[in-house]
Amino acid sequence: MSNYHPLTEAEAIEIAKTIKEAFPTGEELVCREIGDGNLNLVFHITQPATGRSLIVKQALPYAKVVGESWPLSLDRARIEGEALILQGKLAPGLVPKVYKNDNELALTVMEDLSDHVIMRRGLIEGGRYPRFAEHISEFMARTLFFTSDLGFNQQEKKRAVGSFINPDLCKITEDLIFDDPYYDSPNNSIEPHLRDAAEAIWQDKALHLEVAVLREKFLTQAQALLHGDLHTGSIFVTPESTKVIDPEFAYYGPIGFDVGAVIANLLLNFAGQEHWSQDEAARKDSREYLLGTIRDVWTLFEAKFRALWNEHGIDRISRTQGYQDEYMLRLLRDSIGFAGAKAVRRIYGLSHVIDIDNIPDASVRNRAQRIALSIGTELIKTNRQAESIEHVVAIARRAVNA
Ligand code: SR1
Ligand code: MG
Repeated sequence: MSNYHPLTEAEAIEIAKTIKEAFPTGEELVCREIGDGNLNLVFHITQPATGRSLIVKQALPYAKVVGESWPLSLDRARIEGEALILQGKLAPGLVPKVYKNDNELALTVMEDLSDHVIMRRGLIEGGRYPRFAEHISEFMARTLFFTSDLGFNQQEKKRAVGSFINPDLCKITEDLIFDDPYYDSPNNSIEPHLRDAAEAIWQDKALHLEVAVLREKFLTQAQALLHGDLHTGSIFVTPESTKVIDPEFAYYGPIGFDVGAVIANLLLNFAGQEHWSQDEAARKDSREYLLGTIRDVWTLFEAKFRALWNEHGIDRISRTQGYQDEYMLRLLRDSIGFAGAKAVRRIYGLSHVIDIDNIPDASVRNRAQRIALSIGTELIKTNRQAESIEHVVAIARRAVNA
């Protein structure tokens, strides 16, 4: 019989005591449950006498954000733990250190990153992260290339696809990103002032066609092992350091879904600058910083992915003249389309973002929401015509100048 049960703080301390690497001495430990995400318990455990600390993250058998009526498999904790360990090997220094996984209790014990800030919060507070593009492009290029058929033994990859099958978490994405925003779903959470914009999207058949194409890619294209939820709430930063957390949505899917998540969340903050910047000059400056970061993320990702391919590509036929260019253009277009879908869902779907929702003045919030929707829908509709990352920059600029 399974020993699974949600931990008490006292039980989390008992588990933490066994991690001698983190707590080599026996002084008292203190625990606080700090989980504010949608799905899990997160215990922050500290040793006041030494200043040492760690995190125990435990999956709940349901989606915390909705309640017990939405059951979720605990296997996602195994997937998260295995993905973190693999990402740590492929992209050293860019994920937290894992001390222990316990699949039965559905938990991972890992490094505490309290000296970093969650990037979404940092951006809202006006933070600048000059090394972020370099780090996140490195993380994505290495984790995605070395788990794809370009850089990983193709028979072993098929076995890996099997062990990262993640149906419950994929279903959340399939519904919340690729379905609910496009009809009057009970899952949506629509502010009254935004109803007309949502209704226009429900009528837009050209948009739905592109969403259907993106959804098909998400459902069927096992290109590489994705992080699967790579928004700015899954990234800890300081000006010098970047750490990617929370890969519980990991599965083999289309590479552009991860790249698009990063782009989308920078764009959501771009829209939120309606409020977060104090005046026009500061707003322009913040927005240029965000657009420059988007440009750098894509440009560095592309250069690194191509370099890995040229150096480590495992098969002969993938070196065929022109194939790499064709593949990278598809990746760019997918990233743009997925970025659009990820922006739209955060405005009136089930789960929003504080870059927008924490704007106190309803009319300013309304403006920011409409900017995000305009950028998102335009990215979705035009992704298959994009030729460079400047496509995104131009759409974002147009949305704020309209
Ligand atoms: C029910 S979970 C809602 C959202 O939170 C996660 O971070 C994913 O983005 C998911 O779609
Ligand atoms: Mg998460």
